[in-house]
Amino acid sequence: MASETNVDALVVGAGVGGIYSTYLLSNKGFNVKCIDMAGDVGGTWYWNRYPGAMSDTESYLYRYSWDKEDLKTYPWTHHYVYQPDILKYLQHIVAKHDLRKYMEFNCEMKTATWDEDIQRWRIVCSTGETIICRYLINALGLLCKANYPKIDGLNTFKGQLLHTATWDDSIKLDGKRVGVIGNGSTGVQVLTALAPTAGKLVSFQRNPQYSVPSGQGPVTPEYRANINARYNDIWGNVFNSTVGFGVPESTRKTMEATPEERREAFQKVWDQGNGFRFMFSAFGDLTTNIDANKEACEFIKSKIDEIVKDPRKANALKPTELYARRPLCDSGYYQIFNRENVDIISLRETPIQEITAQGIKLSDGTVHELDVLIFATGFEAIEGSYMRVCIKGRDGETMQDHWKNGLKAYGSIACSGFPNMFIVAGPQGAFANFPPVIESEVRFIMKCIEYAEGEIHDDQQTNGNVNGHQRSNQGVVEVKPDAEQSWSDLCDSLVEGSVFTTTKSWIFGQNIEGRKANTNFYFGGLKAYLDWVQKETSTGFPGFSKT
Ligand code: NA7
Repeated sequence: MASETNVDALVVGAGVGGIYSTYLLSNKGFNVKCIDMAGDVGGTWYWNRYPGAMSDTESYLYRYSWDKEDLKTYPWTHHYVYQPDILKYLQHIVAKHDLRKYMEFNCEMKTATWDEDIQRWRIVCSTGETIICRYLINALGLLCKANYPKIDGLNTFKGQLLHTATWDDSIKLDGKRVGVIGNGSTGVQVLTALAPTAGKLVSFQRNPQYSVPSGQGPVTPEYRANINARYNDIWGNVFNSTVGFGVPESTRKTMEATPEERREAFQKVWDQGNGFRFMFSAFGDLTTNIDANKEACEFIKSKIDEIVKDPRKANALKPTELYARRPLCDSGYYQIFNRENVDIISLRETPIQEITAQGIKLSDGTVHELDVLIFATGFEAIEGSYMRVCIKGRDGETMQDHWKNGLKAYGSIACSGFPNMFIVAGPQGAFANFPPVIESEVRFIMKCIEYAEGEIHDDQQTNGNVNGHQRSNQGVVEVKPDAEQSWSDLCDSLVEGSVFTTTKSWIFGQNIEGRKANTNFYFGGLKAYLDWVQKETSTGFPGFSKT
Protein backbone atom coordinates (compact mmCIF):
# COMPACT_ATOMS: atom_id res chain seq x y z
CA MET A 1 0.00 0.00 0.00
CA ALA A 2 1.26 3.49 -0.83
CA SER A 3 2.62 5.25 2.24
CA GLU A 4 1.20 8.38 3.83
CA THR A 5 3.37 10.85 5.74
CA ASN A 6 2.22 13.72 7.93
CA VAL A 7 4.47 16.74 8.33
CA ASP A 8 4.02 20.34 9.38
CA ALA A 9 5.64 21.70 6.27
CA LEU A 10 6.57 20.30 2.90
CA VAL A 11 9.22 22.07 0.86
CA VAL A 12 9.19 21.13 -2.81
CA GLY A 13 12.55 21.71 -4.43
CA ALA A 14 16.07 21.44 -2.99
CA GLY A 15 17.70 24.37 -4.74
CA VAL A 16 18.83 27.66 -3.18
CA GLY A 17 15.29 28.49 -1.98
CA GLY A 18 14.31 24.99 -0.87
CA ILE A 19 17.50 24.49 1.14
CA TYR A 20 17.05 27.77 3.00
CA SER A 21 13.35 27.08 3.63
CA THR A 22 14.22 23.65 5.04
CA TYR A 23 16.91 25.20 7.22
CA LEU A 24 14.62 27.87 8.70
CA LEU A 25 11.60 25.60 9.17
CA SER A 26 13.61 22.85 10.84
CA ASN A 27 15.36 25.40 13.07
CA LYS A 28 11.98 26.61 14.24
CA GLY A 29 11.12 23.09 15.28
CA PHE A 30 8.74 22.24 12.48
CA ASN A 31 8.48 18.70 11.34
CA VAL A 32 9.64 19.37 7.77
CA LYS A 33 10.23 17.35 4.66
CA CYS A 34 11.87 18.49 1.45
CA ILE A 35 11.45 16.62 -1.82
CA ASP A 36 13.05 17.07 -5.22
CA MET A 37 12.62 15.25 -8.49
CA ALA A 38 16.39 15.49 -9.04
CA GLY A 39 18.86 12.94 -7.71
CA ASP A 40 20.41 15.41 -5.29
CA VAL A 41 20.39 19.01 -4.07
CA GLY A 42 21.13 21.98 -6.33
CA GLY A 43 17.91 22.89 -8.15
CA THR A 44 18.77 24.74 -11.32
CA TRP A 45 22.47 24.06 -10.70
CA TYR A 46 21.81 20.32 -10.55
CA TRP A 47 20.43 20.29 -14.09
CA ASN A 48 22.38 23.03 -15.89
CA ARG A 49 25.72 21.23 -16.30
CA TYR A 50 26.67 22.48 -19.73
CA PRO A 51 30.30 23.50 -20.38
CA GLY A 52 30.95 27.06 -19.24
CA ALA A 53 27.92 27.19 -16.89
CA MET A 54 28.72 29.94 -14.42
CA SER A 55 26.89 32.38 -12.22
CA ASP A 56 27.49 35.93 -13.37
CA THR A 57 27.12 37.29 -9.85
CA GLU A 58 30.49 37.83 -8.13
CA SER A 59 31.45 34.73 -6.09
CA TYR A 60 31.38 36.54 -2.76
CA LEU A 61 27.67 37.26 -3.27
CA TYR A 62 26.55 34.07 -4.96
CA ARG A 63 25.93 32.40 -1.61
CA TYR A 64 23.81 32.66 1.49
CA SER A 65 24.29 35.78 3.59
CA TRP A 66 23.21 34.22 6.87
CA ASP A 67 26.04 31.80 7.65
CA LYS A 68 28.58 34.42 8.71
CA GLU A 69 31.30 31.95 9.62
CA ASP A 70 30.92 30.12 6.33
CA LEU A 71 31.12 33.36 4.36
CA LYS A 72 34.62 33.91 5.67
CA THR A 73 35.91 30.35 5.50
CA TYR A 74 34.37 28.58 2.52
CA PRO A 75 36.89 28.61 -0.32
CA TRP A 76 36.37 30.11 -3.75
CA THR A 77 39.14 30.88 -6.15
CA HIS A 78 37.73 33.03 -8.96
CA HIS A 79 35.61 36.15 -9.34
CA TYR A 80 32.74 33.95 -10.49
CA VAL A 81 31.74 30.44 -9.52
CA TYR A 82 31.26 27.73 -12.12
CA GLN A 83 28.40 25.26 -11.87
CA PRO A 84 30.37 22.37 -10.29
CA ASP A 85 31.53 24.69 -7.49
CA ILE A 86 28.04 26.07 -6.90
CA LEU A 87 26.76 22.52 -6.58
CA LYS A 88 29.58 21.66 -4.15
CA TYR A 89 28.77 24.77 -2.12
CA LEU A 90 25.08 23.86 -1.84
CA GLN A 91 25.98 20.27 -0.90
CA HIS A 92 28.35 21.67 1.71
CA ILE A 93 25.63 23.89 3.25
CA VAL A 94 23.23 20.95 3.39
CA ALA A 95 25.87 18.78 5.09
CA LYS A 96 27.05 21.50 7.46
CA HIS A 97 23.54 22.17 8.73
CA ASP A 98 22.54 18.51 8.68
CA LEU A 99 19.61 19.09 6.34
CA ARG A 100 19.90 15.94 4.25
CA LYS A 101 17.91 13.99 6.82
CA TYR A 102 14.82 15.98 5.84
CA MET A 103 15.32 15.45 2.13
CA GLU A 104 14.08 12.87 -0.33
CA PHE A 105 15.31 12.84 -3.94
CA ASN A 106 13.92 11.33 -7.12
CA CYS A 107 10.55 12.27 -5.70
CA GLU A 108 8.41 14.63 -7.74
CA MET A 109 5.27 16.35 -6.54
CA LYS A 110 2.60 15.34 -9.07
CA THR A 111 -0.50 16.82 -7.46
CA ALA A 112 -1.18 19.03 -4.45
CA THR A 113 -4.76 19.47 -3.28
CA TRP A 114 -6.08 21.63 -0.45
CA ASP A 115 -8.30 19.49 1.73
CA GLU A 116 -10.89 21.78 3.26
CA ASP A 117 -12.07 19.21 5.83
CA ILE A 118 -8.70 18.77 7.49
CA GLN A 119 -7.29 22.19 6.49
CA ARG A 120 -4.20 20.55 5.12
CA TRP A 121 -2.48 20.07 1.79
CA ARG A 122 -2.47 16.56 0.37
CA ILE A 123 0.45 15.94 -1.99
CA VAL A 124 0.80 12.89 -4.20
CA CYS A 125 4.35 12.15 -5.34
CA SER A 126 5.79 10.26 -8.30
CA THR A 127 6.91 7.60 -5.80
CA GLY A 128 3.28 6.88 -4.90
CA GLU A 129 3.76 8.44 -1.47
CA THR A 130 1.13 10.84 -0.13
CA ILE A 131 2.32 13.69 2.07
CA ILE A 132 -0.10 15.65 4.22
CA CYS A 133 1.07 19.03 5.47
CA ARG A 134 -0.16 22.28 6.99
CA TYR A 135 2.21 24.40 4.92
CA LEU A 136 3.23 23.86 1.35
CA ILE A 137 6.33 25.77 0.24
CA ASN A 138 6.91 25.52 -3.48
CA ALA A 139 10.49 26.22 -4.41
CA LEU A 140 10.13 24.63 -7.82
CA GLY A 141 12.49 27.03 -9.54
CA LEU A 142 11.82 29.82 -12.00
CA LEU A 143 14.43 28.73 -14.52
CA CYS A 144 13.75 25.06 -14.56
CA LYS A 145 11.49 23.74 -17.32
CA ALA A 146 13.50 23.60 -20.55
CA ASN A 147 12.07 25.43 -23.55
CA TYR A 148 12.22 23.51 -26.82
CA PRO A 149 11.10 25.81 -29.62
CA LYS A 150 8.79 24.37 -32.24
CA ILE A 151 10.98 23.79 -35.29
CA ASP A 152 9.91 21.47 -38.09
CA GLY A 153 11.77 18.19 -38.22
CA LEU A 154 13.12 18.44 -34.66
CA ASN A 155 12.71 14.70 -34.14
CA THR A 156 14.33 13.67 -37.40
CA PHE A 157 17.87 14.72 -36.45
CA LYS A 158 20.15 11.66 -36.42
CA GLY A 159 22.98 13.26 -34.46
CA GLN A 160 22.94 14.07 -30.76
CA LEU A 161 20.39 16.57 -29.53
CA LEU A 162 21.12 18.34 -26.26
CA HIS A 163 19.41 21.05 -24.22
CA THR A 164 21.63 23.05 -21.89
CA ALA A 165 19.04 22.77 -19.10
CA THR A 166 19.03 18.96 -19.15
CA TRP A 167 22.69 18.44 -20.01
CA ASP A 168 24.20 14.99 -20.34
CA ASP A 169 27.88 15.37 -19.46
CA SER A 170 28.77 11.92 -20.77
CA ILE A 171 28.50 13.28 -24.31
CA LYS A 172 31.89 14.45 -25.60
CA LEU A 173 31.99 17.30 -28.06
CA ASP A 174 35.70 17.59 -28.86
CA GLY A 175 36.35 17.64 -32.58
CA LYS A 176 32.63 17.39 -33.42
CA ARG A 177 30.53 19.59 -35.70
CA VAL A 178 28.34 21.42 -33.20
CA GLY A 179 25.41 23.76 -33.82
CA VAL A 180 23.99 25.97 -31.08
CA ILE A 181 20.55 27.58 -31.21
CA GLY A 182 20.25 30.35 -28.65
CA ASN A 183 22.59 33.14 -27.58
CA GLY A 184 21.23 34.39 -24.27
CA SER A 185 23.23 34.06 -21.01
CA THR A 186 23.44 30.31 -21.55
CA GLY A 187 24.21 30.35 -25.27
CA VAL A 188 26.99 32.89 -24.79
CA GLN A 189 28.57 30.74 -22.06
CA VAL A 190 28.31 27.43 -23.89
CA LEU A 191 29.55 28.85 -27.21
CA THR A 192 32.55 30.49 -25.53
CA ALA A 193 33.42 27.28 -23.68
CA LEU A 194 33.12 24.97 -26.70
CA ALA A 195 34.96 27.12 -29.25
CA PRO A 196 38.53 25.94 -28.48
CA THR A 197 37.76 22.23 -28.74
CA ALA A 198 34.84 21.80 -31.14
CA GLY A 199 35.78 20.72 -34.66
CA LYS A 200 33.30 23.23 -36.02
CA LEU A 201 30.96 25.45 -34.04
CA VAL A 202 28.06 27.36 -35.55
CA SER A 203 25.85 29.80 -33.67
CA PHE A 204 22.37 29.91 -35.22
CA GLN A 205 21.41 33.29 -33.89
CA ARG A 206 18.00 34.94 -34.07
CA ASN A 207 18.40 38.19 -32.08
CA PRO A 208 21.95 39.28 -31.27
CA GLN A 209 22.46 40.43 -27.69
CA TYR A 210 24.78 42.89 -26.02
CA SER A 211 27.47 41.31 -23.88
CA VAL A 212 30.33 42.84 -21.90
CA PRO A 213 33.39 41.21 -20.30
CA SER A 214 32.74 39.43 -17.02
CA GLY A 215 36.19 40.08 -15.57
CA GLN A 216 36.48 36.39 -14.68
CA GLY A 217 39.84 35.36 -13.28
CA PRO A 218 41.50 34.11 -10.10
CA VAL A 219 41.35 36.21 -6.96
CA THR A 220 44.37 36.93 -4.77
CA PRO A 221 44.49 36.13 -1.03
CA GLU A 222 44.50 39.92 -0.41
CA TYR A 223 41.29 40.32 -2.41
CA ARG A 224 39.63 37.60 -0.35
CA ALA A 225 40.90 39.06 2.94
CA ASN A 226 39.48 42.43 1.98
CA ILE A 227 36.06 40.91 1.19
CA ASN A 228 36.12 38.99 4.48
CA ALA A 229 36.87 42.15 6.42
CA ARG A 230 33.95 43.98 4.82
CA TYR A 231 31.32 41.23 4.68
CA ASN A 232 28.82 42.84 7.05
CA ASP A 233 28.88 46.10 5.09
CA ILE A 234 28.76 44.23 1.80
CA TRP A 235 25.50 42.45 2.66
CA GLY A 236 24.12 45.59 4.28
CA ASN A 237 24.67 47.40 0.99
CA VAL A 238 23.18 44.57 -1.06
CA PHE A 239 19.94 44.56 0.92
CA ASN A 240 19.84 48.35 0.65
CA SER A 241 20.32 48.41 -3.08
CA THR A 242 18.17 48.13 -6.19
CA VAL A 243 19.70 45.16 -7.99
CA GLY A 244 21.73 43.52 -5.20
CA PHE A 245 24.79 42.74 -7.29
CA GLY A 246 27.29 44.55 -5.10
CA VAL A 247 28.03 47.08 -7.84
CA PRO A 248 27.73 50.85 -7.36
CA GLU A 249 24.32 52.09 -8.50
CA SER A 250 24.93 55.42 -10.19
CA THR A 251 22.44 58.28 -10.31
CA ARG A 252 24.44 60.19 -12.91
CA LYS A 253 22.55 61.07 -16.10
CA THR A 254 24.16 59.81 -19.29
CA MET A 255 23.26 62.75 -21.50
CA GLU A 256 24.62 65.28 -19.02
CA ALA A 257 28.12 63.91 -19.60
CA THR A 258 30.17 64.97 -22.62
CA PRO A 259 30.80 62.33 -25.33
CA GLU A 260 34.37 61.92 -24.00
CA GLU A 261 33.16 61.52 -20.41
CA ARG A 262 30.58 58.97 -21.54
CA ARG A 263 33.11 56.89 -23.41
CA GLU A 264 35.50 57.05 -20.45
CA ALA A 265 32.75 55.98 -18.03
CA PHE A 266 31.65 53.08 -20.24
CA GLN A 267 35.27 52.04 -20.80
CA LYS A 268 35.87 51.96 -17.05
CA VAL A 269 32.99 49.57 -16.34
CA TRP A 270 33.85 47.53 -19.45
CA ASP A 271 37.37 47.08 -18.05
CA GLN A 272 36.12 46.23 -14.57
CA GLY A 273 33.69 43.64 -15.93
CA ASN A 274 30.20 42.38 -14.99
CA GLY A 275 26.97 42.96 -16.93
CA PHE A 276 25.08 44.55 -14.07
CA ARG A 277 28.00 46.89 -13.39
CA PHE A 278 27.93 47.96 -17.03
CA MET A 279 24.19 48.59 -16.92
CA PHE A 280 23.95 50.30 -13.53
CA SER A 281 27.33 51.70 -12.41
CA ALA A 282 28.49 54.07 -15.17
CA PHE A 283 25.18 55.94 -15.34
CA GLY A 284 21.84 55.64 -13.61
CA ASP A 285 19.42 55.95 -16.51
CA LEU A 286 20.27 53.30 -19.10
CA THR A 287 17.08 51.39 -18.28
CA THR A 288 14.79 54.43 -18.29
CA ASN A 289 16.11 56.83 -20.93
CA ILE A 290 16.21 55.72 -24.55
CA ASP A 291 18.89 58.23 -25.60
CA ALA A 292 21.09 57.12 -22.70
CA ASN A 293 20.48 53.50 -23.58
CA LYS A 294 21.45 54.13 -27.22
CA GLU A 295 24.80 55.52 -26.06
CA ALA A 296 25.53 52.23 -24.28
CA CYS A 297 24.44 50.33 -27.42
CA GLU A 298 26.82 52.32 -29.60
CA PHE A 299 29.69 51.77 -27.18
CA ILE A 300 29.21 47.98 -27.14
CA LYS A 301 28.74 47.86 -30.91
CA SER A 302 32.02 49.75 -31.34
CA LYS A 303 33.68 47.09 -29.18
CA ILE A 304 32.24 44.34 -31.39
CA ASP A 305 33.76 46.10 -34.42
CA GLU A 306 37.10 46.38 -32.64
CA ILE A 307 37.16 42.74 -31.52
CA VAL A 308 35.64 40.81 -34.42
CA LYS A 309 37.88 40.93 -37.48
CA ASP A 310 35.45 39.56 -40.10
CA PRO A 311 32.92 42.33 -40.89
CA ARG A 312 30.26 39.77 -41.86
CA LYS A 313 30.46 38.13 -38.45
CA ALA A 314 30.73 41.50 -36.66
CA ASN A 315 27.58 42.75 -38.38
CA ALA A 316 25.70 39.58 -37.52
CA LEU A 317 26.67 40.01 -33.86
CA LYS A 318 25.52 43.62 -33.59
CA PRO A 319 22.05 44.00 -32.07
CA THR A 320 19.53 46.40 -33.57
CA GLU A 321 17.30 46.54 -30.50
CA LEU A 322 17.99 48.53 -27.33
CA TYR A 323 20.21 47.26 -24.51
CA ALA A 324 17.15 46.15 -22.63
CA ARG A 325 17.30 42.52 -21.66
CA ARG A 326 18.89 40.85 -18.71
CA PRO A 327 22.49 42.14 -19.10
CA LEU A 328 24.97 39.52 -20.25
CA CYS A 329 28.66 39.16 -19.57
CA ASP A 330 31.19 36.74 -20.97
CA SER A 331 34.72 35.39 -20.89
CA GLY A 332 35.71 36.21 -24.47
CA TYR A 333 32.48 35.62 -26.42
CA TYR A 334 33.03 38.05 -29.29
CA GLN A 335 36.66 36.85 -29.54
CA ILE A 336 35.64 33.29 -30.43
CA PHE A 337 34.31 34.52 -33.77
CA ASN A 338 37.89 35.25 -34.85
CA ARG A 339 38.53 31.51 -34.82
CA GLU A 340 38.29 29.70 -38.12
CA ASN A 341 36.27 26.87 -36.62
CA VAL A 342 33.55 29.24 -35.34
CA ASP A 343 30.85 30.73 -37.51
CA ILE A 344 27.61 32.61 -37.06
CA ILE A 345 24.41 32.38 -39.05
CA SER A 346 21.95 35.23 -38.75
CA LEU A 347 18.53 33.63 -38.62
CA ARG A 348 16.96 37.03 -39.17
CA GLU A 349 18.43 36.93 -42.69
CA THR A 350 18.08 33.22 -43.37
CA PRO A 351 15.65 31.58 -40.94
CA ILE A 352 15.72 27.88 -40.16
CA GLN A 353 13.45 26.04 -42.58
CA GLU A 354 13.67 22.70 -40.83
CA ILE A 355 15.87 20.34 -38.92
CA THR A 356 16.83 17.36 -41.05
CA ALA A 357 18.53 14.05 -40.30
CA GLN A 358 21.90 15.67 -41.13
CA GLY A 359 21.55 19.05 -39.45
CA ILE A 360 19.91 22.40 -40.05
CA LYS A 361 18.38 23.47 -43.35
CA LEU A 362 17.99 27.21 -43.84
CA SER A 363 15.41 29.07 -45.90
CA ASP A 364 17.92 29.57 -48.75
CA GLY A 365 18.34 25.81 -49.06
CA THR A 366 21.79 25.65 -47.37
CA VAL A 367 22.22 22.62 -45.13
CA HIS A 368 24.61 22.79 -42.16
CA GLU A 369 25.65 19.24 -41.34
CA LEU A 370 26.05 18.66 -37.61
CA ASP A 371 27.05 15.87 -35.24
CA VAL A 372 25.52 17.62 -32.25
CA LEU A 373 22.73 20.18 -32.02
CA ILE A 374 22.53 22.12 -28.77
CA PHE A 375 19.42 23.98 -27.71
CA ALA A 376 20.41 26.92 -25.53
CA THR A 377 16.86 28.15 -25.90
CA GLY A 378 16.14 28.90 -22.28
CA PHE A 379 13.21 28.06 -20.11
CA GLU A 380 9.49 28.16 -19.81
CA ALA A 381 10.47 30.58 -17.09
CA ILE A 382 8.58 31.10 -13.84
CA GLU A 383 5.32 29.28 -14.48
CA GLY A 384 6.87 26.36 -16.39
CA SER A 385 7.47 24.34 -13.22
CA TYR A 386 3.94 25.03 -11.99
CA MET A 387 2.19 24.20 -15.24
CA ARG A 388 3.53 20.67 -15.36
CA VAL A 389 2.01 19.75 -11.97
CA CYS A 390 -1.55 20.04 -10.72
CA ILE A 391 -1.93 22.27 -7.69
CA LYS A 392 -5.56 22.70 -6.62
CA GLY A 393 -6.50 25.28 -4.04
CA ARG A 394 -9.87 26.19 -2.57
CA ASP A 395 -12.92 25.14 -4.60
CA GLY A 396 -10.72 23.10 -6.90
CA GLU A 397 -9.10 26.11 -8.58
CA THR A 398 -5.81 25.14 -10.19
CA MET A 399 -2.71 27.29 -10.63
CA GLN A 400 -3.36 26.98 -14.37
CA ASP A 401 -6.80 28.62 -13.81
CA HIS A 402 -5.37 31.18 -11.44
CA TRP A 403 -2.71 32.33 -13.88
CA LYS A 404 -4.71 32.02 -17.09
CA ASN A 405 -4.89 35.81 -17.52
CA GLY A 406 -1.29 36.41 -16.43
CA LEU A 407 1.07 35.43 -13.64
CA LYS A 408 0.68 37.15 -10.30
CA ALA A 409 1.56 36.49 -6.67
CA TYR A 410 1.29 38.79 -3.67
CA GLY A 411 4.79 39.96 -2.78
CA SER A 412 5.84 37.16 -5.14
CA ILE A 413 5.11 34.54 -2.47
CA ALA A 414 1.39 33.76 -2.23
CA CYS A 415 -1.75 33.47 -4.35
CA SER A 416 -5.36 34.00 -3.32
CA GLY A 417 -7.36 30.77 -3.13
CA PHE A 418 -4.24 28.80 -2.12
CA PRO A 419 -4.25 28.86 1.70
CA ASN A 420 -1.08 28.17 3.64
CA MET A 421 0.75 27.79 0.34
CA PHE A 422 3.83 29.78 -0.57
CA ILE A 423 6.05 30.20 -3.59
CA VAL A 424 9.76 30.95 -3.59
CA ALA A 425 10.95 32.85 -6.67
CA GLY A 426 7.48 33.03 -8.10
CA PRO A 427 6.18 35.75 -10.39
CA GLN A 428 6.54 39.43 -9.59
CA GLY A 429 9.54 39.16 -7.30
CA ALA A 430 12.29 41.76 -7.20
CA PHE A 431 14.35 41.96 -10.39
CA ALA A 432 17.70 41.60 -8.67
CA ASN A 433 20.45 39.15 -7.76
CA PHE A 434 18.69 35.85 -7.09
CA PRO A 435 20.33 34.61 -3.84
CA PRO A 436 19.43 37.72 -1.79
CA VAL A 437 16.02 37.89 -3.49
CA ILE A 438 15.35 34.26 -2.62
CA GLU A 439 16.52 34.77 0.98
CA SER A 440 14.25 37.81 1.31
CA GLU A 441 11.26 35.89 0.03
CA VAL A 442 11.92 32.88 2.27
CA ARG A 443 12.18 35.15 5.31
CA PHE A 444 8.87 36.80 4.33
CA ILE A 445 7.29 33.34 4.01
CA MET A 446 8.55 32.45 7.49
CA LYS A 447 6.93 35.59 8.87
CA CYS A 448 3.64 34.60 7.23
CA ILE A 449 3.91 31.16 8.78
CA GLU A 450 4.64 32.66 12.18
CA TYR A 451 1.55 34.81 11.70
CA ALA A 452 -0.49 31.74 10.80
CA GLU A 453 0.83 29.87 13.82
CA GLY A 454 0.22 32.56 16.39
CA GLU A 455 3.05 33.21 18.79
CA ILE A 456 5.70 30.51 19.10
CA HIS A 457 6.89 29.90 22.64
CA ASP A 458 10.13 27.94 22.79
CA ASP A 459 9.86 27.17 26.47
CA GLN A 460 6.40 25.63 26.47
CA GLN A 461 5.26 22.07 26.14
CA THR A 462 5.13 20.13 22.94
CA ASN A 463 1.79 20.24 21.24
CA GLY A 464 1.13 17.18 19.11
CA ASN A 465 3.27 16.95 16.01
CA VAL A 466 5.45 20.00 16.58
CA ASN A 467 8.81 19.35 18.19
CA GLY A 468 9.33 21.36 21.32
CA HIS A 469 7.06 24.27 20.48
CA GLN A 470 3.55 25.19 21.38
CA ARG A 471 1.49 27.23 19.03
CA SER A 472 -1.51 29.21 20.11
CA ASN A 473 -4.02 30.87 17.85
CA GLN A 474 -3.03 28.53 15.04
CA GLY A 475 -4.82 29.31 11.80
CA VAL A 476 -4.80 29.35 8.07
CA VAL A 477 -3.53 32.35 6.12
CA GLU A 478 -4.55 33.30 2.66
CA VAL A 479 -3.93 36.31 0.48
CA LYS A 480 -6.91 38.55 -0.21
CA PRO A 481 -7.72 38.71 -3.94
CA ASP A 482 -7.73 42.51 -4.02
CA ALA A 483 -4.31 42.62 -2.31
CA GLU A 484 -2.90 40.21 -4.85
CA GLN A 485 -4.34 42.32 -7.67
CA SER A 486 -2.96 45.53 -6.20
CA TRP A 487 0.55 44.00 -6.05
CA SER A 488 0.20 43.03 -9.68
CA ASP A 489 -0.99 46.56 -10.56
CA LEU A 490 1.99 47.98 -8.67
CA CYS A 491 4.34 45.77 -10.69
CA ASP A 492 2.68 47.00 -13.91
CA SER A 493 3.02 50.62 -12.88
CA LEU A 494 6.69 50.21 -11.93
CA VAL A 495 7.59 48.92 -15.35
CA GLU A 496 6.05 51.88 -17.15
CA GLY A 497 8.79 53.90 -18.77
CA SER A 498 11.33 51.09 -18.54
CA VAL A 499 13.20 50.36 -21.75
CA PHE A 500 12.95 46.67 -20.80
CA THR A 501 9.43 46.62 -22.25
CA THR A 502 10.86 47.26 -25.74
CA THR A 503 12.37 43.77 -26.09
CA LYS A 504 10.79 40.33 -26.05
CA SER A 505 12.34 37.99 -23.53
CA TRP A 506 11.53 35.66 -20.65
CA ILE A 507 11.48 38.68 -18.30
CA PHE A 508 7.99 39.37 -19.69
CA GLY A 509 7.23 35.76 -20.59
CA GLN A 510 7.56 36.51 -24.28
CA ASN A 511 10.26 33.98 -25.09
CA ILE A 512 7.53 31.37 -25.57
CA GLU A 513 5.60 31.59 -28.80
CA GLY A 514 2.05 32.80 -28.40
CA ARG A 515 2.42 34.00 -24.80
CA LYS A 516 1.02 37.41 -23.90
CA ALA A 517 3.37 39.90 -22.30
CA ASN A 518 3.08 39.91 -18.51
CA THR A 519 4.95 41.88 -15.88
CA ASN A 520 6.77 38.94 -14.34
CA PHE A 521 9.02 40.99 -12.06
CA TYR A 522 8.78 43.73 -9.47
CA PHE A 523 10.99 46.52 -10.81
CA GLY A 524 10.96 48.62 -7.63
CA GLY A 525 14.29 47.19 -6.48
CA LEU A 526 15.34 44.89 -3.65
CA LYS A 527 15.40 47.57 -0.96
CA ALA A 528 11.91 48.82 -1.82
CA TYR A 529 10.68 45.22 -1.80
CA LEU A 530 12.14 44.67 1.66
CA ASP A 531 10.64 47.95 2.93
CA TRP A 532 7.28 46.78 1.65
CA VAL A 533 7.67 43.39 3.36
CA GLN A 534 8.62 45.16 6.59
CA LYS A 535 5.46 47.26 6.39
CA GLU A 536 3.28 44.25 5.60
CA THR A 537 4.64 42.17 8.47
CA SER A 538 4.72 44.96 11.05
CA THR A 539 1.19 46.18 10.41
CA GLY A 540 -0.70 42.93 10.96
CA PHE A 541 -0.42 41.40 7.48
CA PRO A 542 -3.14 43.54 5.85
CA GLY A 543 -2.91 41.61 2.58
CA PHE A 544 -3.81 38.32 4.25
CA SER A 545 -6.89 36.93 5.91
CA LYS A 546 -6.53 34.48 8.75
CA THR A 547 -9.18 31.95 9.69
P1 NA7 B 1 17.12 33.01 -22.79
O1 NA7 B 1 17.71 34.22 -22.22
O2 NA7 B 1 15.64 32.88 -22.82
O3 NA7 B 1 17.72 32.85 -24.26
C1 NA7 B 1 17.18 31.91 -25.16
C2 NA7 B 1 17.86 32.04 -26.48
O4 NA7 B 1 17.28 31.08 -27.38
C3 NA7 B 1 17.70 33.41 -27.13
O5 NA7 B 1 18.87 33.72 -27.82
C4 NA7 B 1 16.55 33.14 -28.13
O6 NA7 B 1 16.52 34.00 -29.22
C5 NA7 B 1 16.88 31.75 -28.56
N1 NA7 B 1 15.73 31.08 -29.16
C6 NA7 B 1 14.59 30.68 -28.55
N2 NA7 B 1 13.76 30.12 -29.45
C7 NA7 B 1 14.39 30.18 -30.65
C8 NA7 B 1 14.06 29.76 -31.95
N3 NA7 B 1 12.88 29.19 -32.22
N4 NA7 B 1 14.95 29.98 -32.94
C9 NA7 B 1 16.13 30.56 -32.67
N5 NA7 B 1 16.50 30.97 -31.47
C10 NA7 B 1 15.65 30.78 -30.45
O7 NA7 B 1 17.64 31.69 -22.04
P2 NA7 B 1 19.03 31.44 -21.30
O8 NA7 B 1 19.04 30.02 -20.89
O9 NA7 B 1 20.15 31.94 -22.12
O10 NA7 B 1 18.97 32.37 -20.04
C11 NA7 B 1 17.83 32.39 -19.17
C12 NA7 B 1 18.24 32.90 -17.83
O11 NA7 B 1 18.91 31.84 -17.15
C13 NA7 B 1 19.23 34.02 -17.84
O12 NA7 B 1 18.65 35.27 -17.96
C14 NA7 B 1 19.96 33.84 -16.55
O13 NA7 B 1 19.28 34.48 -15.50
C15 NA7 B 1 19.95 32.36 -16.34
P3 NA7 B 1 15.64 35.36 -29.22
O14 NA7 B 1 16.40 36.31 -28.38
O15 NA7 B 1 14.31 34.99 -28.61
O16 NA7 B 1 15.54 35.73 -30.62
